[in-house]
Amino acid sequence: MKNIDSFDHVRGKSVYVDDLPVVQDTLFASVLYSTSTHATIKIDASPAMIPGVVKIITAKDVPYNQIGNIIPDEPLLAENMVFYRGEPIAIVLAKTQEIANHARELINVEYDKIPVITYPKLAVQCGLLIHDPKIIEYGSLNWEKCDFIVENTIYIGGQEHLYLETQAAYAFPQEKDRIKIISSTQSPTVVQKAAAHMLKKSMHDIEVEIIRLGGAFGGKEDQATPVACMAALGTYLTKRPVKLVYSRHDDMIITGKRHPYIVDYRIGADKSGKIINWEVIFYQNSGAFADLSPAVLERTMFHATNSYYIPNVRIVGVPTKTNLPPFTAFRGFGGPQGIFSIESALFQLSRKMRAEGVDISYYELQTINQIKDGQRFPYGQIMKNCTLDAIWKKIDNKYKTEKENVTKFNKEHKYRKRGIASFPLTFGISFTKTSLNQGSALIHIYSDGSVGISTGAVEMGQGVNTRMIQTVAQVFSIPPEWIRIETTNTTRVANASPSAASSTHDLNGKALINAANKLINRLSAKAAQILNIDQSSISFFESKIGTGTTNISWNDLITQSYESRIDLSAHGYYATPTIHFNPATGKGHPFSYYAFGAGIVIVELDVIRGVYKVISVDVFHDVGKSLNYELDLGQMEGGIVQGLGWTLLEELIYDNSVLASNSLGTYKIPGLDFVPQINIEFIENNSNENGLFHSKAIGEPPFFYGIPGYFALSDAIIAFNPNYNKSISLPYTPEKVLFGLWD
Ligand code: LUZ
Ligand code: MOS
Repeated sequence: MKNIDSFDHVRGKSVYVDDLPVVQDTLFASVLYSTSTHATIKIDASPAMIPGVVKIITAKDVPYNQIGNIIPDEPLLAENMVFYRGEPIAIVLAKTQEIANHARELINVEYDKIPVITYPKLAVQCGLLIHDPKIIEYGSLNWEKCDFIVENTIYIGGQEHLYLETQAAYAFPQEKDRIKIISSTQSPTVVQKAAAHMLKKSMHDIEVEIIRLGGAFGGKEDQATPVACMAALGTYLTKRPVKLVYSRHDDMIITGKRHPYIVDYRIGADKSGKIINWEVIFYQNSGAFADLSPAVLERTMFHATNSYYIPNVRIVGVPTKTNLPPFTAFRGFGGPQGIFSIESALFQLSRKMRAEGVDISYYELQTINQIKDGQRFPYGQIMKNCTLDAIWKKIDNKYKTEKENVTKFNKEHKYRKRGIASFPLTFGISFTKTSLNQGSALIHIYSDGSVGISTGAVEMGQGVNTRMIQTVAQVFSIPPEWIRIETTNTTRVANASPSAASSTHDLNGKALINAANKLINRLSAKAAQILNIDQSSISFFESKIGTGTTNISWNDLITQSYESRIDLSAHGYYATPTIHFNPATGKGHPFSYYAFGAGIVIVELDVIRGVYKVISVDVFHDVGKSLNYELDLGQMEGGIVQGLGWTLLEELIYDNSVLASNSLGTYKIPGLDFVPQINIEFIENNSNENGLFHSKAIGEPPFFYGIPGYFALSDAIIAFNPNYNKSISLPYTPEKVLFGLWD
C-alpha cells in the first residue's frame, strides 16, 4: 500500500498548522527570547506597545508558570532570571505577524550577567546536576584479569533536528472558557496536561488536535509543549485565536537538540579479545532544564553495551545542568551516544592489541563478544529471539571481501585512502518508562459501510497513518479506500502516549485490532443469524462475511446491522505485556523486544584536502515481518543518512554559549551529493509476537547505521597515518580529519 499522503505532499496540498485558514480576530505571536546566557533580568515592555500590538505577556501573566514534564523545573516564561540564550521571556500579540516581530525588538530587557557554565565536568564540580547520578552494575570489575586495558575520554556532539516544519501552534477560544490547540506536537496528552496545569484548568478544558507534522525526529516530543502553551496562554488572556509559528532562525536558537556527551571509559579484555570489564561514565550535557534528559540518559545506559555480552560492568549516568537550551529527545533517544561509546572503546582496544602484538581486528572483537540468547544485559533483561548471529553470518563474507578490496585500493593509491567498518545493532523497543506503553483507538463504521478510525498516533511523515489504515483493512478484509483516518485529537482518544520510542504503530495498531475484533464479534453474530450458519464458521474475506459459499457483502451486513440496532462503534486498548523496570534498582525487563541488524560502511578519503565521500552503506536489518516494504525502506534510508549526518557533518558550534551554527548557512546537513549507495536487505521472520502482525519497530533503529561511518573514516585516516592518535570527537568534519591526517 502506498503512503496515503504522498499524492498530496508532492502537490503541496497537505495541511500543516501554518496552512490553516486564518480565523477572524486572530492575533499573531512573536516570542522575545533571552539574548544573554545567564543573567537576572528586568523587563520594560512599554516601548513595544505600538499600534497594532494588543498584548505583551510576561511571567507575571502566567497563572501557573511551570511546564516541566519529568521534573517541574521549567518556567514557561523566564521569571527574574534567564538560564540560557534563547529562553522565552515575553510574548507579543499583535494584529499582524510583522507588527509582532517588530514590537518584540522594542522591548527593553536589562541583563545583569552571571557566570556561565556550558562544560559538563565543570557543572559537576559546581554541583549542578539535574538529578542524582544513576548507576547500573553487573558482575564486579576486576582489572587484574585483563591483559589489555584502554582508558579514554571522548566527546560526542549534539544534533539539530531540522524538521522541515518549524514548531507551530494555533489556539482557539471555545465555549465555557475551554481552549482548543492545534499543535505540531508528537505528544497530544503532554501538551493537554501542561496547558491545563499552566492555566489552572482541568484536562477536559483543553482540546489538542493534530493534523500532521512536517517531521519531528523527537524534537516535538517535549519541545512543542512550550509553543502550544504560549499560544494557549495568549488565547486565555485575550479570548482571541492566537497563532504562533517559529521562524527557522528562532527555532534553531530557542529549541533544544540532541544531547552532547562527554564520556570517560575504561575497557579491559583478555588475550583472546573477550571483554572482561566495561566501566563508563556518561556526562550528559542536559542543558538548563530537565526536559526529557533523565529518560534519555537512562536509555544511554541501557545501550552502553550495544550487542555485546560483558560479564563485569559499571555504567554511571550524570545529567549535568548547563546554560544551554534544554537538550531533548532525538531519534535513538540517548541510545546513539551509548552505542557510539562502546564502539569507540572496541575500536581503540583493537588498535592497542595490534600495537602490542595481538592481531585482533575491530571486526573480530565485534564478533567474539556478541551477545547470545540466554545472556543478560546489565539492566537485567535476558536476551531472547536474537537474530544477530544469523545476520552476522550474512555480513561475514561481504565484510571480508570488501576489506580485501579496501586494502588493495590503499596499496595502489597514495593520496586517496579507503576505510571500512562493520557494526552490529541491538536496540530495545518500548518506552523505558513502563506506564507509557499503552495505546487506544476508536473505530466508527458508518451506516453506508465506510469506516473512520482514530488513534493516539501522530503522523509526522513516518507513515503511521498508512500503517493504521492497512491494519484495519487487513482485519476487516476491506479495501483501504473505504477507511479514513481522522486527525489525532484528545477528545476522541484520551491519554495517548507520545508518538515516540519507535512504538507508535505497535501500540496504536494493536489498540485498533482490539477495537476491530469487538466489531467483528458483533458483526459475525449478526451475519450468522442472517445467513443461518454457525458463527464459528464465519470469516471476513474480500469484503464479504460468511463462508466461501454462503456469505453477505460488507455493505449489506453493515446496513442490516444498523437496522437491527447493533453498535457500529468500538473503542480498543492495548498495553504491552510482560515489561517492567525498577528505576531505583536499575533492573528489570524494560523492552518488549529488540531490533537487530548489522551494517558495513565504506568511505574514501582525499588525504590532501581532508574531504571524504561515503561510498556505500550495506545493511542487513531484521524487520520481523515487514508490514509495508516501501515505508520501511523510507525509514531505513532516511535514518541512515541522518545518522551519517550526526557522525560526520552536523556540528553545533557554540561561541561562548552562543549558538553560532544557527542557520542553514552555518549548519551543514547531508545534501543529495552526500548520500551514499545504500543497499538494504531486510531479514524477514515471524518470531516477533509483540510486534504488529509480527513486524518490528523501524523508526529509530536505522539511525544507528551512521555510527560505522565514523569508524570507517578513522580506518581510512589510519591507512594514511598509522600513528594517528587524536581523541575521538564526533562529528568527524573534514576540518578535524585534516588535522588528524597531518599532525
Ligand atoms: N521517549 C520516551 C522515547 O519518553 N521514552 C523512551 O524510552 C523513548 N525512547 C525512544 C524515543 N523516545
Ligand atoms: Mo523519539 S526520540 O521522539 O522516539
